[in-house]
This record gives sequence, C-alpha cells and structure tokens, in this order.
Amino acid sequence: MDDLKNKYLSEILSAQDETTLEAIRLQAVGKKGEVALKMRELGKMSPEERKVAGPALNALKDEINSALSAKKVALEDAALEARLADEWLDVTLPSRERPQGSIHPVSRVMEEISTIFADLGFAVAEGPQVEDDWHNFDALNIPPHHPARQEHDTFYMHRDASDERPPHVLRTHTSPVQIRSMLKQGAPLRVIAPGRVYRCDYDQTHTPMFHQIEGLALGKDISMANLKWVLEEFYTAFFGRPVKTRFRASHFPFTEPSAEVDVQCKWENGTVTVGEGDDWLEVLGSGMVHPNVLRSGGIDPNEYQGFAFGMGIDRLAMLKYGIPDLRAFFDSDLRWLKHYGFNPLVTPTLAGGIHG
Ligand code: 2NM
Repeated sequence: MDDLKNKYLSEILSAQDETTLEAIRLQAVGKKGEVALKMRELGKMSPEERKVAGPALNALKDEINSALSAKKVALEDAALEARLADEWLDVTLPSRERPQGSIHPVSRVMEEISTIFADLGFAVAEGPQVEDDWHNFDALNIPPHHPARQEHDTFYMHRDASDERPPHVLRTHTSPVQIRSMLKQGAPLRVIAPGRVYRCDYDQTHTPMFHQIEGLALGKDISMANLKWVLEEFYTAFFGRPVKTRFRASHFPFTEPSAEVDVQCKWENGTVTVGEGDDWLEVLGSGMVHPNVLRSGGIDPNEYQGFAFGMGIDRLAMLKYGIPDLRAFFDSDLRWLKHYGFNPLVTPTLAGGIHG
C-alpha cells in the first residue's frame, strides 16, 4: 500500500502538465484505476483484514486526490507566471523609426494648379480613365477617321471578337470629364479637370501615361479676352513672377477659333527660366469651345459660349522645379522621390494671394 502511495505521489509531483496529470488520475483513482482494483479485492478478504484494508484504501484515494488538485493549482499558477513573463512589454522603449514618404512633384503641381484655379472660381472635376469612344472622341467633334483615333495613338480596350460593341479606350485627354460636367451641371460653368491620360508614345519627352489639366469656362459672353487674362493670372501665380503670354493661331477639333499659348522665357546654358527674357515656350492649347461640343454637352450654342484649354502637368513640374529627365518621373526610385519630392505636411498655398 505504501509502495502504491509513494509511486503515485512522486509521479504527481513530477508531472509537467495537466494532460500528464489526468493520465495519472485515471490510472490511480479512475473507475478502472489501480485503487478501484484493490477495492474489488476487499470482498475476498476476511472481515478482520477488510477492517484494516478498507479505510486504508479510502485514505489512499483521498490522499492521491488532494495531491492531484494541489498539483493542478500549482500547474495553473506556473502557466500564468510563464505567460506574464513572456508577454511582458517595455512601454519605455523608443518607438521604431517610420521613414516619412514624400509628395511626388506631379501631385504637388496638380495641387498648386488646382489651388490657383479654385481661387479664380473653378471647381475641380474628375472622371473615369477608361472611357467610351463617344465621350473621348465623338462628343469632342473628333470624327471617326481622325488620326487621333488610330490604333497607334490610342490605347484600345479590346473586346471578345464576337462582341459587336465599339471598344473602350484609355482616355487620351481629360476633355471627356468636361463633357460629363456640362451634361451634369449645364451652363454657366467653370471647371478644371486634372488627371492621368494615356497615349501610345514613348521617347525622351513622352511617356505612355502622363498628366493633364483642362479648363472650361462657359457663360453668356465669355471670350478669348477672358481666357488671356485667366492664363496670365495663372502663370504669374504658378511661377511666382509676372509672366507674359503669346497666342498663336492653331487648330483643334473641339475649339474654334483655336490658339496655342507660349510663355515668355529665357534659355541659359541648357536650362530654361519662365517669366524672363524674350524667348517663347509653348505650354498650352486652347480656344473657344466648338458649337458641336457644346451641343454634345447638352448646351445651346446660341445661348452660351466659352473658352477651354489643356496643358501637360509633367513638363510644367520639370520647368518649375528644375527636373531634367521626364522618364525618371515614373520609375518609383525612392532616392529620386526623396530628392525631388515634397514634405507631405506642408501644403501649397497662394504665396501672398493670387495677385502677388
Ligand atoms: C486642349 C486645347 C483646346 C479642351 C476642350 C474641352 C472641352 F471639353 F470643354 F471641349 N476641354 N478641353 C481643349 C481645348 C483642350 O488641349 C490641348
């Protein structure tokens, strides 16, 4: 009997987990355990023997049970202690470094331009980059056989061969946004549309994706004179000094008459400065919105008229911030971004107001 007791008590004492403890319990005091077997033998004993062995077995059972529950409590305590030690956190440690990102020059310049035009009363509109050919071409008075529609200028989203519907395109300008604005808001209207546009073109000065801002102002008597004032106001605010502009007659399907706009500039050992000198740099296309385009936008050309313009943002960013290579713009090179990027916590403002 003492052998049994010593064996189980020492097994219980050295058990390392509750699973082991439960196995010991079953083997010792379970229904078919060793103590139960011994109890069954009581029947074969003489009354005298039974008088001694019976209480002894009961005492043994009690002793094993209380050793088991004591050990169970000890194991639970130890597990809690281990967890507390393991999950300990030093809240006084310095935090991990999180390098700050920067604002891409194109994003920065889009913000600057939007801010300037907002101050001139223009709302900002956005639209889809995947367009149907009606919004991208037909509505803008670009006929079906115009060269701009050719496969090598425009990215077409091809459908299944069995699909008869005309394909969608990646928008080649943000003009479809202007069409959507006209249809949604009607005239009078002042809106700019900044965003990504796409053309099949890749060389020193062209990337297949680039950024554009187009502007549109419609009213009863808006003219090219208003356009010229708005643009000079814009370039002066953008470059931070008075900038002269020059209009040259041009042609676009969506405007009549049309003009290309140059800004005054100076070339000096390979770099160009805007707002000085007596050279000219082409920066923008513009004109009076074609009556057909107004009609596409649901506007009566006998009642309303207005100007529109479009400019590339990427080259404007290169000009203002002295960035030499266009293609590096979209390489996502972190060193380039750190060098040419802007602090995200400083937002562009109109330095001293738009009137200087
Ligand atoms: C340009 C040049 C001239 C233009 C036209 C329109 C619209 F949709 F209102 F008719 N938006 N932008 C436009 C006019 C764009 O980019 C060189």
